Amino acid sequence: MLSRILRAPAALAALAFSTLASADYHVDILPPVTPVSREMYDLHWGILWVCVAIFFIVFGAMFWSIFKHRKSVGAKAAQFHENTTIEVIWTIVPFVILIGMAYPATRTVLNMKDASGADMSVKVTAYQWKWEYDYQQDGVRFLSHLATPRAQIEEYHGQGAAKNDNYLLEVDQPMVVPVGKKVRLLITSNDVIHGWYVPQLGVNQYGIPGFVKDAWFTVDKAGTYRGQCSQICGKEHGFMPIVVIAKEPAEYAAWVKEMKAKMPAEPAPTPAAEAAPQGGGEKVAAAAPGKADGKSTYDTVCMACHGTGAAGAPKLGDKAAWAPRIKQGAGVLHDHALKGKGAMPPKGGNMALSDDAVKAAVDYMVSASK
Ligand code: HEC
Ligand SMILES: [Cu+2]
Repeated sequence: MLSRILRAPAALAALAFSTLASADYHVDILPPVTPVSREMYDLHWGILWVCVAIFFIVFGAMFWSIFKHRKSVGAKAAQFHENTTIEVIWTIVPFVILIGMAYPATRTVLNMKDASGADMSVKVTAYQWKWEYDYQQDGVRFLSHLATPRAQIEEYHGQGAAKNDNYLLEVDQPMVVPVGKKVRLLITSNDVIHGWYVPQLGVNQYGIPGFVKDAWFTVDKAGTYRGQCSQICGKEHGFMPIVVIAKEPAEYAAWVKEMKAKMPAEPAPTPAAEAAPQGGGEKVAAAAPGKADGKSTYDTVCMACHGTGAAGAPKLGDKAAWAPRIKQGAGVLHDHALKGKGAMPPKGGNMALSDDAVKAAVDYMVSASK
């Protein structure tokens, strides 16, 4: 009977182990893909093994002493106080162990914080509840939202729809970076504190309103890496994931080109730049909307409120409503449109618009309402 009771858990454990092993299951943190996250990974396991060794040495000594000096074999307690040799040893040994752990940990933290000499910078702005990526050198700028359908999230009426593989870890527009390049992130926030956290890249950095914090990574393996906002930033905190796709530099360049074609058109910078030969003929045509650009921005973003006069917005063409506003001067109107005024959010709520596109939209609205 007893042997059967003892054997049951062993059989269960063996069964569990074999199924787990065949499913290639192991307990670990996600595989690191940057030099810094690899250092973190090694520290994680290295220090864990130090702890395990200390555990066995301390408890081993304790249990051995308890057993060896038990009352039933007639042990007598030694009656001494203070032993300088022992005290020196048990001060020095932990000190050496701590230094041995602190030295590599500090080196890694310093390395994590050293974003100097980066190949490219991306400004990351957090919002409730989305991320904005603004590539400083490549001129690409976009918002990245959760892509998991609402029907999978809401379970008010029972089960909800079947979940995607990357449920709550998928976005409509991932951040794309080139493999092997040092990418510096300039992280800030527009509202509350958020956290840009992608474990495999070894980055977990707060985005704090009014501050710009930096972080960096160099991905050495092409792939898709996922993360989440790491701060409890509000009710949709769990719904602002981060997806970073690392591509070979040539594929990255193609992505930049494709993204640029999709971005809201900027007003042509200078007539000279517009006239400069740009290679393909169709590219010149695409880059030359010039003045018409204010109207297209108006049509796609501002019209939502200014087309109907919703929420007290001055209606396009309503001369009486616009006259006192126009008197403030173009500079003030530009400023209000960029920073928001009353019920109007900054940039009409679309932070992906460039400042120039917003100003052009204001000019268009003013000239159509005079
Ligand atoms: C969500 C609705 C909404 C959207 C979208 C919107 N606006 Fe407004 N806008 C308003 C409201 C409301 C006001 C009036 C604010 C006030 O006077 O308090 C306003 C006022 C303005 C003013 C006058 C500011 C002043 O000083 O009196 C300008 C200029 C303006 N909007 C430009 C824009 C532009 C450009 C866009 C598109 C990029 C845009 N708005 C999109 C709601 C909106
Ligand atoms: Cu957040």
